[in-house]
This record gives sequence, structure tokens and C-alpha cells, in this order.
Amino acid sequence: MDFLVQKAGLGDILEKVQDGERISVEDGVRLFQTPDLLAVGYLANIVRERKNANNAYYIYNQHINYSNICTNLCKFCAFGKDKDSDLAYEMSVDEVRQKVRERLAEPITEIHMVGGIHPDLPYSYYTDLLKAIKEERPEVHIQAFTCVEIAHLAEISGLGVEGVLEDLKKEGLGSIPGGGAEVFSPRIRELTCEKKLSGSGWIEVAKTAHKVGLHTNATMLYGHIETLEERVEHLNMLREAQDETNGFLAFIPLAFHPKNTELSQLSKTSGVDDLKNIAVARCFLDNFPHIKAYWVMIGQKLSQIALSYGADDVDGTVKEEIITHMAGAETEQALSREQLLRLIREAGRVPIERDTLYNVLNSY
Ligand code: V47
Repeated sequence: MDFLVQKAGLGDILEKVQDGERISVEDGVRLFQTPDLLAVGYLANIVRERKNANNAYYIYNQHINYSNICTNLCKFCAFGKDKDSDLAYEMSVDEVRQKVRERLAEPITEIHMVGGIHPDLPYSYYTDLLKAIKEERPEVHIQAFTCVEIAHLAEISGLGVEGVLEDLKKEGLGSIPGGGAEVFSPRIRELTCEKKLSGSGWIEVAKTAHKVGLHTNATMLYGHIETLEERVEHLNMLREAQDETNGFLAFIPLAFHPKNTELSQLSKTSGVDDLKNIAVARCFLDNFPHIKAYWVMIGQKLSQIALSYGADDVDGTVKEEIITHMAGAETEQALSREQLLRLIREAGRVPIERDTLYNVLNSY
């Protein structure tokens, strides 16, 4: 395999990866540019096995999207709707409580909850959501509100970012999911989501969360109009932030789904690009403990292969995924524990059930 990497002209990057040396931004761009997927995958697998051995993590989780009403209306998003749209919805706190109650018999350890940027829900609605979930399921870890939502809550509460994070933590928030990052480049934000919190604003919220003791994840929405250089610039901003705070747990590349979006003329991502995003991220983000292959977006089959291309985590049972399915995802809306175990085992990895913070709950 070393020969294959040399032949692809990536021998210098192989040496760095083998020596545990950081690769440069230029190296990252070269990895994206090379047509030799197998070579990039080989490099990523070295890092993956060094960091996570043969383990592949999953979690028993539940997704709740409390409302799709959003003032940002990003061009790549099929989920967000104007308040007056026929497709707009908003769950009451009791409806969210009911969603939690319905699944109390299942061994769910994490509730992943995000929504749009709602124009007029009061701050108390969000704290009431946390309280209601905790009342129903006191032990559950709530991973909720993207950095974009946190910036909005900081504004409407008047508490500022640090203040609101402290307050939400007190009410039961356990960690912050990686959504809303999209592509940090100001050019991409201007063209696709001009109203959204800026890339540097997103990073500032994440770093503040780490400062108050909340872990966060990070994502990148790829496969629309971004350049390869902009992808690596995005990864580089994350790597620099992680050098400062060490608060990110996982990076999740999100494959763009064009259906029902304002960018519906674009094609879906290819399998090669999906694997490359995982593999390059694994090589570049040397300070991120985990890389997730999110089966909802790239499918079960590719997630399985991704476990040999840098990924060490397949997310979890999920259930009732809405954001990607509104944009045309043809994957299932939930997987059972047995399906996840089979997916991981057949990839030749050892399944590990984890909690949100990667504590081991069950190993098989
Ligand atoms: O924030 C929006 C993206 C995100 C589309 O932190 C789209 O562990 C693809 O962030 N095609 C929500 N993606 C999902 C997300 C996530 C999922 C799983 C785990 C974690 C984690 C985070 O989906 C949004 C946005 O960036 N998105 N529209 C679309 N058409």
C-alpha cells in the first residue's frame, strides 16, 4: 500500500502521517484533488486506527426537531420554512414532552434536538423544553441547539453567549451538536445563507461553549458550490479552534441533498466525494478524536465502507430524522441496535455503544 500512495504522488504526506506530523493546508487540498481514493483512504485509516484502534462507535439516540420555522431560509435547506408557509410547524413544550414519553421504554441515552431560527418564540420556551425533557427522562443527555441557535438565544435572552450557555447548562443542556457550520467561507455564506451567523461567529460560539465546559461537534455541508480550497479552509478553522480549546468531540461531514432546496439544480454527491470528505477530514483534523459517518446522509452501505476510510462512528438509531429527508434522502428514518451492530461487524470493526461523551456503555 505504501507503494500505491507513492505512486499517487503522496509519499511526502504518507511520511508525515506515519510520523504523526501535522499536514498543511496545501496537503489537504492535494488530498482532495487526487483521483486516487484508495491512497487517501489508506492514509486516513492509519490515523483512524492510531486514534480509535478497531473500535466503531454508535449511540442509542432520538432526534427531535421542535420547529422548522426559520428566518434564515438558507438556499441549501429544505427544512426551514417561513412562519406563514403551509408546511411550517411548531411543537408545544407538551408535544415535545410527549415525543420523549412515547419512547421511554427504549434505552435512549441521548436526545438530539435542533430547530430553525424562530422569529418570536420567547427564551423561556427553550429552557422549558430542556426542563420538560429532563422531567420525563432525568438521565438522558440533551445535545441541543446548534451554535447558530445559541447565538440567537444569546440575543433574545439578553444574556450574551457565555451567559446563555451557562443558563442552558443549568437547565439541563449537556452538549451542542455540530449543525449550522455549513461552509465557513464568507463567499459561500453570502451566496447560500447570507442571513446566517458568520463562520467566525459560529467558531466563537463553539469556543465559548468549550470555555464553559460544554463539548460540541462540528459539521461541514459539502457538495454544493464550495471549492476544494474552501473545504480545507473550513477544516483549518476547526483545527485552529480545537488547538485552543480541545472541546470538539466529533467532526461530521454532511453530504448536500438538493431536492426541495433552492439549489435543486445541483446533483447529489458521489460516493467517491463522500468517502474523500471523511478521509481528508481524518488526515487533516489530527486534534479531533472522532470522525462520524452519518448514515442518514450517506446511507448504510457507504457508512460501512467509511469505517475503513477514516470514520470511527456511525451516529446512532436516530429515529424520525426530518432535515435530510425533506431534502430527498432515501435512507431509513431510524435503525435498530441490531442493524447498527451488523453494519459495524460486517465492516470488520468492533461495535461499541457509547454515550454522547464517548464513555463506553456496551462493547461487543
Ligand atoms: O445544520 C441542511 C445540514 C444540519 C441540508 O452533531 C443539510 O453529531 C444536507 O447538523 N442536505 C443538521 N445537509 C444535521 C446535523 C447533524 C446531524 C447528525 C449529527 C450531528 C452531530 C449533527 O444539516 C444543518 C445543516 O448544516 N443541512 N440542509 C441538505 N439539504
